[in-house]
Amino acid sequence: MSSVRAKGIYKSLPNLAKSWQSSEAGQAPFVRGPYRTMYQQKPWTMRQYAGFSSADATNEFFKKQLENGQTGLSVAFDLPTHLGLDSTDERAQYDVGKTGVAIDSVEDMKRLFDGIDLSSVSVSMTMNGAIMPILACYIVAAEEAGYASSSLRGTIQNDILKEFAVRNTFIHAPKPSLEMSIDVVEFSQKKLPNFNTMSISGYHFQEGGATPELELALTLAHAKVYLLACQKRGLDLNTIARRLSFFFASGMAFFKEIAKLRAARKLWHDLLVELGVTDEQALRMKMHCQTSGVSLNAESPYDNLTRTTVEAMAAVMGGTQSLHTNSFDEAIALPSDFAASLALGTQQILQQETGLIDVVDPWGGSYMMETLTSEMIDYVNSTLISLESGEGVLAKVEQGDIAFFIHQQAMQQAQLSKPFVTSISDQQDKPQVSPRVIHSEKALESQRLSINKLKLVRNNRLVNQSLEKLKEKALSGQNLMPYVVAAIKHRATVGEVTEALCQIHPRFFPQQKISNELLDSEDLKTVRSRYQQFMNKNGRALKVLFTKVGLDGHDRGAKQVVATLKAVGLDVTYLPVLTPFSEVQSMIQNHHFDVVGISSLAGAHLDFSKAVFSCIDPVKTALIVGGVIPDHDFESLEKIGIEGIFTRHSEIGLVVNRIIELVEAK
Ligand code: 2CP
Repeated sequence: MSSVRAKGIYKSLPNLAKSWQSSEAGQAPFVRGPYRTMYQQKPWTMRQYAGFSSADATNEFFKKQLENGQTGLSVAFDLPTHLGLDSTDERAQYDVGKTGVAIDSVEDMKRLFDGIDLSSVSVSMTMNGAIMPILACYIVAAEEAGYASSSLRGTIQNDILKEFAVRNTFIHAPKPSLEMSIDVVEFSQKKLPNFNTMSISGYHFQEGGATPELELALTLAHAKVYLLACQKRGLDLNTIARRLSFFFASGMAFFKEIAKLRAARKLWHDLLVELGVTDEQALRMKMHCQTSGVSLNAESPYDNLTRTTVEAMAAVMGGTQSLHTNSFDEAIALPSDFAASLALGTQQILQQETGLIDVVDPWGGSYMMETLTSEMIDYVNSTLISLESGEGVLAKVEQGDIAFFIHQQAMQQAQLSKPFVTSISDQQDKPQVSPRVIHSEKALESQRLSINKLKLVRNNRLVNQSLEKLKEKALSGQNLMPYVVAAIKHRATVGEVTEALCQIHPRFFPQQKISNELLDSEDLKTVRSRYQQFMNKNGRALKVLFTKVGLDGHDRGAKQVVATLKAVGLDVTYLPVLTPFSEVQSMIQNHHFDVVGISSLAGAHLDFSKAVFSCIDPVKTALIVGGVIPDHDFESLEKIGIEGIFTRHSEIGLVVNRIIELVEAK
């Protein structure tokens, strides 16, 4: 990506002789768009991702958004559901309903879609870990509401590979997980012919620290692993690829994001042709885009409206089929109704007032854009070669190399990132934001009641038989979806199905690789010399326990802090995502730490702060917390006894300084 990015201005004429540069939209290799008429015939789907605590609350919100003009649904599940834990599971206790809707059984799924016409609205479900029981709940709920499976339209994310690199909502090890994802593809191809069976995702790579071009390379590397796994099963890619779709981020690198989507379609086309696909429908890449979460600033939230608008325009100019625009308060907590309406309104304005939908591939023919697209293609092709080298992509997923690569990128991005523009910086004029508050105790109580009720009325003998059958089939390597559907029909819970699968394919805890490079900044040099003074005076290293508590898988910030603390010289123990709380407790009880740090981005910071605080001796150990922490929680955290509160935008040097200060004060 040299010329344009380095100089800022395009100087020399591009080589427009490449054949794809004269192709039309709707024509292979689809650089200019998957359809000839694009938005003139059908504007992109306005598909806002949402889920709030209970199925009833989310159902109400969905209905309201549809009335307001939203054209597709997209379900956000809570973390216990992602990890196949029933709400009543002890491991789930602080995360129920926090970042999405809790679905424990088919009964919850029925309430989620009650009164919504599933044959006319397409439904996207972001689910990867507990993919099989959740899809089964959807199928059974729809069937029991009178919809034939063949009439259901939508998408299931079902992209487990990226979970091992970013996001971390996997359950089993990569290989069995991959097989289960292919089970879903194979089963859905017959049972849900109008459902997109995968939404192969790059979004989370960019959120995790990748550049747009690396996001694309990694997404296609994973896509190829899925294609080869399908081929190995004997599935015909001409049919399968028709229902594979993609999901990309749209960040602030405006031109590059447009080029990325154009390049993506050509690269997907070429990859499929290389694998022998000839079906034209299969060769068209279709995609959903979401504006960037990391580009949002908690300090001046109204500015986020502008950022999201620019990012949405890039996605539309790049030819996306479906779009989510983030709400301006999302850097603070879950969006309020007000912010969610403005986010949908942004799309409606772009669609109805600007004329954007009248032009197909508006940047086509621009020297700058064609060059960027071409450079993007070259970059991805060469990166794919290095990703596939050695033992290949799947081995790199298994060994945590892709996760490590993203972590390294995030460290570099931290150094390159520009400061945010802050239009309203005056404290007095600072916009008042009232993000949504989730009452998780209420959510937990209501889930508990429904699970109890379900277990009272169901036929336990049939449930147990169906779970036994599932385990037997899991050992034999057969497609498991029919057996999961049968268990769910008998009212097995999502947790019970997952537990049965875990008896054959146990839960996976990957090895964590943390960078040991020290970011090169003046701030950190100062901090390092301060720490050196501390060491000289006290004759020992400072001991810190840093932990990702709960089920939240967003560990970009946590790993950055841990890497920096280590590089500065502190003695750091890191308990990564998915560490059971009992392990955190026993680590604290059996070792001395000067400081315990907890990172939470999923709204559970208050609960976990209380729980961890009760395990430490505050005279000897200080507790600090970081992550997505709304202003209105600062006071409560201080009351608990938290001695340092850091947000996503806190300078890392500041964190280290505070740690030293706290220890010196004790
Ligand atoms: C559309 N169609 C057309 C045209 N436009 N036909 C002819 N000419 C045109 N110009 C047809 C399509 O072929 C399709 O028909 C139908 O209209 C619907 O259009 P679509 O383009 O397929 O739109 P869609 O139904 O909205 O589907 C879009 C996607 C789908 C991208 C294919 O996979 C999707 O909706 N993905 C959303 C994923 C998502 O929401 N993810 C949430 C991530 P046929 O159906 O007959 O082919 S949340 C992420 C968070 C951050 C997380 O992961 O944690």
